[in-house]
Amino acid sequence: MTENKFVLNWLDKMKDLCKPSEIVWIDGSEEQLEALRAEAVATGEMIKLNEEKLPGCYYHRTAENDVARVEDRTFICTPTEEEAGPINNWMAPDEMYDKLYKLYDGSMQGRTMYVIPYSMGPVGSPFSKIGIELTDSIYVVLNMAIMTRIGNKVLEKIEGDDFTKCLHSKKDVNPDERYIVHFPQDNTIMSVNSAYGGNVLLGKKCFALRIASYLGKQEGWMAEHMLILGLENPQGEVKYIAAAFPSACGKTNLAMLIPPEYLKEKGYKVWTVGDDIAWLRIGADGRLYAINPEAGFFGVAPGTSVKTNFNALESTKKNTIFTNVAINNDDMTVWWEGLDKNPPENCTEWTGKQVNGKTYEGNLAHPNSRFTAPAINCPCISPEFENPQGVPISAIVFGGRRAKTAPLVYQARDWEHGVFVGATMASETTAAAAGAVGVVRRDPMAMKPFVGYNMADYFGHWLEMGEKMDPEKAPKIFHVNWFRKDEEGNFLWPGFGDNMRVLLWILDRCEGKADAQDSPIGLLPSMKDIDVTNLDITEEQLEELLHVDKDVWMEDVANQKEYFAQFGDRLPAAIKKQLEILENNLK
Ligand code: GTP
Ligand code: SPV
Ligand code: MN
Repeated sequence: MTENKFVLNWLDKMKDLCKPSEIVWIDGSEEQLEALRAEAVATGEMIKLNEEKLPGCYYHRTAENDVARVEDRTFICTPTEEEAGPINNWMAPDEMYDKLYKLYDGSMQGRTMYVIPYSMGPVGSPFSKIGIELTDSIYVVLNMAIMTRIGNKVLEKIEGDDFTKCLHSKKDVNPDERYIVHFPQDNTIMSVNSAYGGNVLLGKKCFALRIASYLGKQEGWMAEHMLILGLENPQGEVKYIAAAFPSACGKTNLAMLIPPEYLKEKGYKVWTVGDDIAWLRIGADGRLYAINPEAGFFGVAPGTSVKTNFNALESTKKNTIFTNVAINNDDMTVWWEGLDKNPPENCTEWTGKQVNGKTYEGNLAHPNSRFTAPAINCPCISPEFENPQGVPISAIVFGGRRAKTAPLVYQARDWEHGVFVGATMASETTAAAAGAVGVVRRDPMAMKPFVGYNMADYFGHWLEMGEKMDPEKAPKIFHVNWFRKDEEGNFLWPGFGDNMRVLLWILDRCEGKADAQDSPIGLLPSMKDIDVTNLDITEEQLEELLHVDKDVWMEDVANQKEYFAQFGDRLPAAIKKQLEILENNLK
């Protein structure tokens, strides 16, 4: 398969450890993948869906205790605890290797070990990075085949030991011995006792965010939890926006947005470059360029409908894997909350239980059920999707779920202030990670669960990246909140396609075409600056959406101070300075 000694030596070692009965190299051919699909169906690991309605689509159900990322079992094992920082779980590398080697010992007995060479980013792009994932799960192989570029074409590109070593064993999916571990200095990821998404598709969060953020810090680039979209105006010009929202806070939806009818008629259109991860580098011209390192979407199913996200739904019509949604037994199609108002009567809910969808209690699909769909299925996939140089970013947008506090949109005064706006992000937790849902927590740059080193140094890296860019050409930074609620708990903003109205103000600001007024927290639009043509929204509602309540903000500042205190002297002075400015502005 390969003569690369680094690859072969590591593989030998892992084989001796896990003791699989067989090793299979994934070459990337359709024949091999088709044979694996057939095998997974034969063993019950996957279920074939209706070939006419959902050609090439499969269903997979995970263990009930294994339905989301497990942040409390995710570790960054740097030589010292300070390098991992106060918000990551840490253990000394030697101690962790000892623990893990015991868990992996014989973990693949009687199973096949699949070797998946994969590229994050277009094969051969100067932005791209290569990994090899060893796994005992066909589900992982088939997902990686959608989410990344895989096979011999990638293996050929490996030079020396320049690849990320990824070992995954589902073992016996025991939650008490589940570990998702990163050794940034060894370019190594080890995942055991899970078979779910972000815990096991190691190219995604583990490599493309945690390891890549560490590499980016060393090498002068950035790995971010961001969508990338291109917004085309009626003149046919396309400007690119990168946006960081925490898990299940609307990246996939914004990336595939369909503008309101009257804007569509004028000629506005959104192109999707990526929906979850962006790798950003400064180009020779001093601008910031982004690629999407992934090749597919691992998207949240619930809430996805013809009305909310037509393009995502279209993307799932063929060659897609559905995880933990509900099945309509009558025609072997899929269903989830929010798809439509007709839950199947003859239904298999996500746990495998047979129920009548009309009379069920709770959810038929798990709130974090997902689809794995090839990006090329997306009707609005950007022509620049495969561009090895990436796309130039005009605006960076931060956002999250805040029922109060954050207004619909505001702009940072400059890069440094923008970094502070990102660093003070907070959002209500969602079903994307195990644990309580709906609790506000600080989630800087939407990277709390994904930063592969000390968060204080990560803030420093953002500040340094700004210094390296031409200030005229650096992206302008904004903050949005689609999730503000009224006193009764209803969303004040319609969201989804109507978010286009906010993007237009953002791009107009980038081009110096729109007004803004200074406020204690940053630059705010006036009510007249947000186009509400054909929108069913009262003046009071819009006023409320743009309102900055000083008392609520003072409470947030107190919380920010407490949060930043944990970083001690490591916190960059610029962040402290910005916090003082905000506090003084509010007084
Ligand atoms: P990850 O894949 O977990 O990183 O999530 P994501 O940021 O891509 O989230 P996604 O776009 O899948 O949205 C998650 C949930 O938020 C879905 O149930 C959506 O229906 C809902 N959502 C997305 N955009 C909006 C919006 O503008 N308004 C409201 N109210 N809900 C939204
Ligand atoms: C997220 O939780 O942010 C995801 C899904 O995108 S997972 O890949 O499971 O992490
Ligand atoms: Mn995500």
